[in-house]
Amino acid sequence: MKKSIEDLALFGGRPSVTEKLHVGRPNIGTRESLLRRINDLLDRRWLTNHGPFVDEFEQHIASLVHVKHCIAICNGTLALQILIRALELKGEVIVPSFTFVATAHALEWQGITPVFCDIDPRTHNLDARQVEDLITSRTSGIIGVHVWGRPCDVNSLTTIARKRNLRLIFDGAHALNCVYGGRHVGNFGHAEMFSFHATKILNTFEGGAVVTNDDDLARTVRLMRNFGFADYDSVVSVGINGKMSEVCAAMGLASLESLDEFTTVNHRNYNAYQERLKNVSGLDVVPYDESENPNYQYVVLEVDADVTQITRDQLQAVLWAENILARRYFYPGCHQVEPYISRPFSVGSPLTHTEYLVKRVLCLPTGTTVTIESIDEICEIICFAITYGAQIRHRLERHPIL
Ligand code: T4K
Repeated sequence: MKKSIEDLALFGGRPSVTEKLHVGRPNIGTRESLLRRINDLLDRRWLTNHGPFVDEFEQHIASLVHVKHCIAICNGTLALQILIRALELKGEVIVPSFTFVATAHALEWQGITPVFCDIDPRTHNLDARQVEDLITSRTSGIIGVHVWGRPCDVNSLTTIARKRNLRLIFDGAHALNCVYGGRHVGNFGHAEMFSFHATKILNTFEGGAVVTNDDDLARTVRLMRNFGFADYDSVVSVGINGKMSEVCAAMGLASLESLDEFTTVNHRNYNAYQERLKNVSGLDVVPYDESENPNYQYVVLEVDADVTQITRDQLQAVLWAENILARRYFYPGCHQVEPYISRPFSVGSPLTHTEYLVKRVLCLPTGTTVTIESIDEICEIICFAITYGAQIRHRLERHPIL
């Protein structure tokens, strides 16, 4: 228990947590279930290229989110790139800047200019009202991102895309099993994408998928995933190696068996943070809407430094010194990093809310490795740092260590 700010590890005290607590620690389901499958695939000597586990994994994801086609890809970024190419996007595409940089890079990699649009500060998602103003004769599409698994304004974006004859896709990297208007994410726009990276609620070590109800698009994505091979030795289009391996699909299948448990633990952790921090002025644990079937894989804190005295970055420094590795996703915003920062025309509208939010947001450790006892410790440190906010800030401003 810290009594004075001298007890903080940042100022020489003992860290309150001995083993580092990470954001993004992987969820691992039943080991035996994974190992049994690894034995199977070794016995079969079928390691990649459309093996039975990839097939089975695709069917499970499609049925989980009630979508016609799931095409498993080796990671989420390549899933986006293949989708962007399959839809023949070109010129400019409107995206939020408040997202992981992969969303913007997937466009840039294909020679398409991402045009950054501001977000709605309430939802942290693309502000559909501003999207229309950014459409030019070069615009070919819109990518909405379901940040933190909270679905973006799908209805408004669909209306705009239809009216202006644009392609619409969604980056659902965070939104597996989440619901918008009674339908699962995966069913909107021309297609959507999921990430199954190690840090995601359900992981395949590395992995991703394109999901769609469009038969032709699904066929094109499947071709592109496999060098454009339509048959044994017939190549009918350009393609790449985007295949998921059998061992990754085996991990995905094992993880699927534990998905309910992962969600339950995330929900429990989220409630624990919410309960312990709800009365702290200047801190907001970003809420989820039960009707959207949230997976709670991110616990997101918004820090209002005018009220707390301590800034988000100072709070993060306090936590890191205590071995609590909170993350400031998605700092500093895509438009503030290369190559976009050197190209001011990428910023379509003033990104007022994005720039405000990237300075306030801090993701806290959660997932199946995080216990209620750890959350008690994390929240104790946070509350302590807020109580002594003015002193900590004063000390850090006089002796900057950040
Ligand atoms: N769109 C969006 C909206 C996304 O958020 C992402 C990925 C993508 C697209 C692209 O999907 P992928 O191509 O990745 O499938 C991490 C993940 O690498 C990235 O997948 C994720 N978003 C992003 C939000 O987070 P970093 O740069 O924060 O990774 P890193 O290495 O710093 O790890 C994060 C934390 O996880 C650390 O605290 C350590 C911990 N960790 C990580 C790994 C890999 C572990 O404890 N064990 C592990 O095995 O990007």
